[in-house]
Amino acid sequence: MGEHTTTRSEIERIKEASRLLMGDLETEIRNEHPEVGGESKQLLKFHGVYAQDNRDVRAVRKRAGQPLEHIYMVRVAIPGGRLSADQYLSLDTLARRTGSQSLRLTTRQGIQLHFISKHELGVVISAINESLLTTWGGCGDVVRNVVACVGIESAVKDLGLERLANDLSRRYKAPADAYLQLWIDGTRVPNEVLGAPPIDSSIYGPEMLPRKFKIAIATSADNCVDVLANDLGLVIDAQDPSKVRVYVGGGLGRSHSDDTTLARVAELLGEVSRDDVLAICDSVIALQREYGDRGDRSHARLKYLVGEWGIDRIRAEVERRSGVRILPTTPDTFSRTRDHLARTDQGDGHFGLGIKLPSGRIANSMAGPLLDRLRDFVKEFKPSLAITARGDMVLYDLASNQTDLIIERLADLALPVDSMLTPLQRESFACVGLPTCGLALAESERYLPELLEELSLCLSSLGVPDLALEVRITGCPNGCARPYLGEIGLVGRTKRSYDMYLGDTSNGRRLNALFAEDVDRDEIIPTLRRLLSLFLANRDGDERFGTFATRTGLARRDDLKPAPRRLRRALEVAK
Ligand code: SRM
Ligand code: SF4
Repeated sequence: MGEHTTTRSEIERIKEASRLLMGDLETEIRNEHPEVGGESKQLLKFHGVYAQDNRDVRAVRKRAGQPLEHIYMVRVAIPGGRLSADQYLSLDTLARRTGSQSLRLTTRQGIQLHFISKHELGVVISAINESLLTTWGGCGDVVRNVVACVGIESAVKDLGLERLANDLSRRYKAPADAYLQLWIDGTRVPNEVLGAPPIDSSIYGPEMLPRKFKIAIATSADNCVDVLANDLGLVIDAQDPSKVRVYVGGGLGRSHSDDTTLARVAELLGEVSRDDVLAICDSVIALQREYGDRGDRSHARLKYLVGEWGIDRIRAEVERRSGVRILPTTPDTFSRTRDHLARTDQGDGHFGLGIKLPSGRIANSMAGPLLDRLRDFVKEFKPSLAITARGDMVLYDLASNQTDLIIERLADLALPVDSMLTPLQRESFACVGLPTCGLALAESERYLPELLEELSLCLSSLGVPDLALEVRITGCPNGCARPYLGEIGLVGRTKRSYDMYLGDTSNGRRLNALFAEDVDRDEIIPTLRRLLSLFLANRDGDERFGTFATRTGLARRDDLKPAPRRLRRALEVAK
């Protein structure tokens, strides 16, 4: 337990008493009630399930004296975001039969199904496991889905990111007895599929970790995964893959009401040889298990321990535990952060193509039959699939003419591919937010299309329709779409307002800066228009807006800020 901890949080007690994450789930998931109790809600997370309610009808139902509409979100953890055509098709089938009839690719390369009812959970989870995917460890105080760059070129594949992601993922699965007992017919899906070790050889004790723990793998040439937003970041040297740089203590979650919570990029621990990576990861996780704060969950991530101890003490402790000497080195500069949407020659006779999805959502909607179309491609061409850390989908191992056919067949959907995308469409994304996320303060995924349309019009009217620009929106400060690492970050504050962040994050190496708090939704475009006009008049060569914002200190320019929403409302009332 952390040396600074006095009392353990209630969730620690629940985990400890749960008999390795079983608790009362056996009875709770089988009874006739649509909801589960508070303790089961916490335990379900480890099984990859969030108990939620439909927030679109919450207030109306409350007013009418009706119970909440209880729904569940099921999260599939997919190491490195790679899945086969057959696995995708089985998720597609589930999406059609249950819940919201959509799939949602996540910003950590996972896939979520929303609006699942309690009685559907068993069918959904066992079907996912039968397709040799799993929800185990999708959520909860364990190592979460291990993310990795989705480069599909032979040269990137040879760096072995996918294999490392799989190794780490299996190594850090929690003992799965409860999971297997609750959801899986062991004769059809053996334990080896999960690869979860028994408790006596597991890195976790009965209380698991103090908090979620995130690992990402990038290469020195491409930081598409925002590796420094993770508790543990591994960067494989693209020139010499036997070298791995290790970073610790990244994390973005913060709270509007608690200034002691903060977003932080991971710090460089040093360089180790590839052979020593597992020993280093074990030691960092063990350190967090023992010293992470089990009293206060808002300060329980590794980033707070790194802040408190300092990187030198962390390094000394990791070296002592692992017996590995960590070599000093210089931080990566990352030459780029690719979106992986371009048509790509894999160099092995095959080709890949990225499909930009609206914040990772795959549904048949007013915008077009995207769910159907993707299913048809996957059925016909049997590609391999990779999910990017922006929630887009890369289809690969295709023949050259197949990428052309896909481009052709997507043309009628409001879903441009590759060169037809504007940079703004290409780069922007939002977190899930309303109506499912219980923590959302403002709209995010549902607001992004409208915002992008308005911003595109604004860019056209300024004479720069193809300006490279990135917007990341979240419905609250937890940062699920990593808004503090975007060129423009909008972070939900109230139903109608967002905090606005700006800056050059240097390929994910540093955070952007807070420009204005509590900006009314109606003020976002006029404010951006002012900023962009100034930028276009004073831009240095072809520099990006974010670079200009950082270079000229835009975040400090009070004259460019809109009045905070609360002040505007007070002035309106006073009129
Ligand atoms: Fe997240 C909580 C969705 C990536 C930081 N996140 C949530 C929950 C589960 C809300 C809840 O606790 O009740 C959201 C469910 C919404 C829904 O209805 O689906 C949620 N997070 C997501 C996803 C689906 C966003 C998306 O649009 O894709 C991402 C799922 C990833 C996955 O497959 O595992 C997702 N979340 C992230 C990221 C980005 C990343 O990891 O690269 C972050 C910022 C990095 C970090 O962890 O610091 C992130 N989510 C959080 C936090 C803040 C954690 C903290 O340390 O303070 C919370 C709240 C919490 O844990 O208490 C949270
Ligand atoms: Fe929910 Fe906030 Fe995460 Fe968005 S950033 S999904 S609103 S927790």
